[in-house]
Amino acid sequence: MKASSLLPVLVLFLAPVLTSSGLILPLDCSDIYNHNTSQPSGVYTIYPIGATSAVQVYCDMESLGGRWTVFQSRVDGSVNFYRPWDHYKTGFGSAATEFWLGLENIFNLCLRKKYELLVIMEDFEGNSAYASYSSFFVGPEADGYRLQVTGFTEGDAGDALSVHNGHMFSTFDKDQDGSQVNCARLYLGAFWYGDCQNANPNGVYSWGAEGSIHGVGVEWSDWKGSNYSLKSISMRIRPVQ
Ligand SMILES: [Ca+2]
Repeated sequence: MKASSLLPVLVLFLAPVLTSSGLILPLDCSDIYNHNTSQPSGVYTIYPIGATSAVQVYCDMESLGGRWTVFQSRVDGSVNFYRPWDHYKTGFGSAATEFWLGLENIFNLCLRKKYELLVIMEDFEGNSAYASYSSFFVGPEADGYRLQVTGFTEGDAGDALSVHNGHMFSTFDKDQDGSQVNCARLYLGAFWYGDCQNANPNGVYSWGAEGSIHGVGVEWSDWKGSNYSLKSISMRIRPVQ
């Protein structure tokens, strides 16, 4: 195939998403903010994969300058996160509470823009902490939705994600981790497990210090250790300016 014959496909793919009325559909929360900078934080509809891909997400318009699209959140244990591959691929939960945007949506966002990452968390004693990374990218399904996260810049939560950099995503029914064991089954979650994890944000919601089964909680080990399940944690991205 000649390179010139690919051009119309590429132009179509990279063009802004247009509705029949000519409005540009927002790809992410940054597009919503840029359209109207007085928009408050809340649940909005975005279109990560085009006009038929509407999905509701929580937009954080305040933290560290706002414009964040929340792709993962745990707040109260109301949603079961121990789920198979197809659930993590397409997404589940409720944007206002506990939520997973879906790997295919996240991958498509990363195709269109360069993103940075902010992880915000709380314990049950009233403390909060965060970790930020200057670069966040998730690859295609054919490469296991591999994570590239680099540039830990600041944050009192510490860097629990760097050991996950370069790993594919794994669920209990799809072991693509960097370990001889099945990390998703061992730690009752789903994540970019390596050998296996320092962070388990999709683990079992279990209300604070709980060491009966090592590391299965909603964990960020560099802040609260491996046997403390956080009150809340969320992962959010925005385009690098
Ligand atoms: Ca394995």
